Order: sequence, then C-alpha cells, then structure tokens
Amino acid sequence: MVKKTLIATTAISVGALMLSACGSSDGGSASGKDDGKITMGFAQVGAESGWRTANTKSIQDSAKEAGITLKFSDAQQKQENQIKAIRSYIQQKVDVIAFSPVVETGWDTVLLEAKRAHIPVILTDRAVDSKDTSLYKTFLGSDFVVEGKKAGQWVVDNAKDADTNGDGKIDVVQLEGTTGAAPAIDRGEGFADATKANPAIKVVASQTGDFTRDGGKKVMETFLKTQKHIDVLFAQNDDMGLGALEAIEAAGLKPGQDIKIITVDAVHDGMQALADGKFNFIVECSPLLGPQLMDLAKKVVAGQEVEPRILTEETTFDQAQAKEALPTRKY
Ligand code: GZL
Repeated sequence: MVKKTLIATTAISVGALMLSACGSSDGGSASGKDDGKITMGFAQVGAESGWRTANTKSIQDSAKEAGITLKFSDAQQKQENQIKAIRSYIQQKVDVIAFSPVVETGWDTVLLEAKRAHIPVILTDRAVDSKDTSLYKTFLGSDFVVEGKKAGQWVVDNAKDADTNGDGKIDVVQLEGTTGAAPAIDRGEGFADATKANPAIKVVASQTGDFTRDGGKKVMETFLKTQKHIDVLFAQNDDMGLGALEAIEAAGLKPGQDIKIITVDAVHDGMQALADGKFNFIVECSPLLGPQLMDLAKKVVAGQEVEPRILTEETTFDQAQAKEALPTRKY
C-alpha cells in the first residue's frame, strides 16, 4: 500500500516544493559525462487511457523544454516490459531513470541494479510498495486514497439523490483500475473509508476494467445483467466510466439520472460527459507531471537532496463546474 511504504516520508504540495542543496551525492551521473546534458530513461505504463496520453505528452514536451534528452518506452501495461526498459536504460548508462510502476510490487531487483549502477530513480504517478525507500529518490504524483475519499464523500453528501429508486439503500458498483496498481488499491480504500459514514451505502459488485473504455463497457454490461438495481457507479477513471456509459444507454437507462456516476481523472472526454449531465462528479487527478519531473531530474542528477514525496494539487468538479472549466482545460 502506498500509504504504508511512504508513511515515513513527508508529503508536501508541489506548490511548496522545498529543495535544499546538499554536498553529498550518490546520484553522480553514471555516464560520467560532464557536458551538463542530461539523458533520462522513462518507462511509461502504456497508452491505456486519456490520462496516460496527456501524461506522456506532458513528459515529452517538458523534456524538450528542459533540454533533457528523453529515451521513452511504452510497456503496453506489462510489468515485464517496464523492467526490460529499465534494464536497457541501465545498459545505456542514462543519467536518471523515471517511471510509473504499472503495479506496486516486484520492483526491488531491478531498482537495486539501478542503484548499483549509480543511476538515480524517480517514481512518477504510481508508487511501489517496496520496503527499501533508498531504491528511489522521490515519488511525484497524487494521493490516491484522498481521491477515493473525495469520490465516496460525494455519495455520502448526496445520499438522497443517490438512492435512485428510493428504497433506502444505495447500491454501488465499482469499476476498479488495473489489478495491483497503486491507484486501484488506494482509490478503492479511500472510497470504502468515506462511505462507511452511511451504512445504507454498499458496494454490491466490484471488478477491474483495467483503466480502459473497453474494460469499463464489458464489466458494466455484466453488472447490469447481474444486479437487480444499481444506484451508483464509481469508476476509478474517466475512461472506464465512458465505456460504462455505452452499456448503460444500451440498457435503456439514463446515465447521471437512473445511475449516478462518479469518476476520477477529469480528462476532456470525462469533463464533457459531466457537462452533458451523464456523469455526476469527477475527482481530478493531474497527468501534467512533466515540468516537476524535469525539475526533479536536474536536482537528483546534481546530487541535491529532494523531498521523498511530492504531491500534485488537485480539485473536484460537479456538472456546473465542468461546463465552466471545459473551454480552458489543457487536456
Ligand atoms: C493515476 C493513473 C491512472 C489514471 C488512469 O495517476 O496512474 O492510470 O487514473 C490511468 O486513467 O490509466
């Protein structure tokens, strides 16, 4: 669990990013190059969602902007591909490695190889559940437990509305992200935590849709066949929620009215669905990690001390706020 691993670390908002220069450095560039040009190896999860596409663009654009040479790989959501990419970056003696671990576990061996090669590692977006926090310099991303709590809190605050058939019970179905991924584990935990406040709220079915539209559609079709009545859908990302919309409408139900829908991310298509009244609430999860990542890369390559956990600042949107925000959204 991200929470356990990072318990000893201090989380700060990215706006208050405090960095202190420090003489000692074990992050000396493996390449031994002293031309000041940094080469980063980035092992991306895949291209599974609108969020991921925006995240990749942010990283690629920011590397260019920062004058950092970027080696980039897409693992198609397979951990073995990410491990292979990290090994190849070690072979190529890059100055720094960054990646978004597709799942929380199974990274210690390859991260130890990077450490032995004196290549600093930055975790972005998703975290690892490793006991040895010396294996990476910092984690830059969201607090997924908080995101889950915000989603659950909406159901608690809108219980009357959420009880769509007025039977006094609020039956929730949940579309989980990739099995074993930090956002899936932690958003589910946060949602369960927040909804404990009202015993009428019950998650009656929960299954992974792997963060994809297709996965969300297929699993929602099953939920609609097996559940007598569904009051609320909590989709752990917009894309699964968008896939579920198709299944809900094909079943002759009105999304956002017959079934209340809460999602996480706030990418363009999700915000459009919210503005159109098909979603009811979105918890933002920012993919725009590129600028902070490049800033951190320069600092860790220079051997500077950085905060062990840097959180992105995020908000939430209801239907009216989505209408207002859409015209100026960057993604
Ligand atoms: C969250 C990120 C998740 C997004 C999904 O930081 O890891 O992965 O919520 C994406 O859209 O697929």
